Amino acid sequence: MKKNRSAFFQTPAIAFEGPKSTNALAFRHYNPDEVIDGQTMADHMRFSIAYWHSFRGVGSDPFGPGTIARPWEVGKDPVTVALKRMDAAFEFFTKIRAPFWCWHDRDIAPEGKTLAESNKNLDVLVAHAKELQKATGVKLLWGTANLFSNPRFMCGASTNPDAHVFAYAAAQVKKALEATLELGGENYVFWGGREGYETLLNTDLKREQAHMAAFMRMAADYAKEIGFKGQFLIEPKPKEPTKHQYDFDCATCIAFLKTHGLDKLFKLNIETNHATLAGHTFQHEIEVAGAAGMLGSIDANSGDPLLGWDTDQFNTDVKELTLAMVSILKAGGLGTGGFNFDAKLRRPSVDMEDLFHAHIGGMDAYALAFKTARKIIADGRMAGFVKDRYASYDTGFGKAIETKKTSFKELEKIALSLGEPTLKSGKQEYLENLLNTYLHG
Ligand code: XLS
Ligand code: NI
Ligand code: NI
Repeated sequence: MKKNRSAFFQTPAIAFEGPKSTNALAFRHYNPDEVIDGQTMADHMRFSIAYWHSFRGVGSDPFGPGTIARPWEVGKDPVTVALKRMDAAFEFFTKIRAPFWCWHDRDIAPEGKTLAESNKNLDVLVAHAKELQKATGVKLLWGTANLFSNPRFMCGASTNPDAHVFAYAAAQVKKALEATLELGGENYVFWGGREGYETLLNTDLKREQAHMAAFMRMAADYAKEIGFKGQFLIEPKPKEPTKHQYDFDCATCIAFLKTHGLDKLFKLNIETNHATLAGHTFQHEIEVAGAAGMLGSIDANSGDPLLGWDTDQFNTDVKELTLAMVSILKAGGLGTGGFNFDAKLRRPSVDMEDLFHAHIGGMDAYALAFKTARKIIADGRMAGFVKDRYASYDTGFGKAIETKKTSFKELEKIALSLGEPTLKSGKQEYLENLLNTYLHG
């Protein structure tokens, strides 16, 4: 950071003080410098701050305007304000000890009157971000393009019935890819904001999905052309803003990518709140992606069990996160991905300090979950139970089933000779109790 830059936040840098600390502005479980298995916790967790929520969110909802005012949001020229906002953001990233950040193009730079002007604004802010990244060591986890806020995208971007809008979206992603490359982004995300529909009365579903695939193919081609080597990610979400989103859940995305021959180019960015909106658990989505070798990154947040929309809350549910972590570790980790806090403060959380409490809570919960998951895996009883449950497939005709060396005719003979299978308990209650012993002793 430039010398003598004034600080926007009064809160000092957050330190690790251990589980016994009563300081609400300290980490109790996340010690970024702690080395586990030859890697620091900072490297294990790869926490990232979402620019849109933490630096563009103002607390507005459909019933009222923003409640959150920040001291840097003053001035007439939107680019000057954007530069100041970015200074504040990097101060926060540094103080909260997050090694990464994520953005949409329009979060960091204001949209101009024309596409050319928007591109120019983005250039100014990307140059500033590059300088701030260099000064602080904070890195870009991923970039993305906002293809859903502007009214031009009301009927979708790559799935818009108007090819003119498709072209506009293509130009925007082209530029966002260049910006991501310029900032050394490790991934690039596609979240199909309005890639879906409200009614089939006006929609050609098959054509729209083919257009979406063509768009992704062109994005991958352009990334290759400019030398962007980051991982492409799709972020599934079942609904909101549209009623039917094409990227419903992990299974839908995997099928879409395979159908269009794009599966080798993409992995999945799984968001907790999107998983629950699709009627799944967070862990289920991770397992589905992991099973396909397509687990990419996590948008770390939580929904509210009583609300049916994307509330984007900070997740402090250690049990849910521990189960998720077991599946992430089982899948071999996130690779170039990370845990991005795609989460926002509640509308009445108007203090600057609330931004710290929110992220400390999320980071501590994930760090604790990571450590507990490692204990569960090292202990081996959980995985051992599952392994034993499938032991009949390890030898004999079970193995023949897995290795495709048997047939219905052969299996009929076996079934006739073996008689009725014995009932074997699934032991769910025992396993739930066992899980609690890891969580609470
Ligand atoms: C919205 C999505 C969005 C993506 C990035 O629900 O979570 O924030 O993460 O476009
Ligand atoms: Ni998200
Ligand atoms: Ni979301």
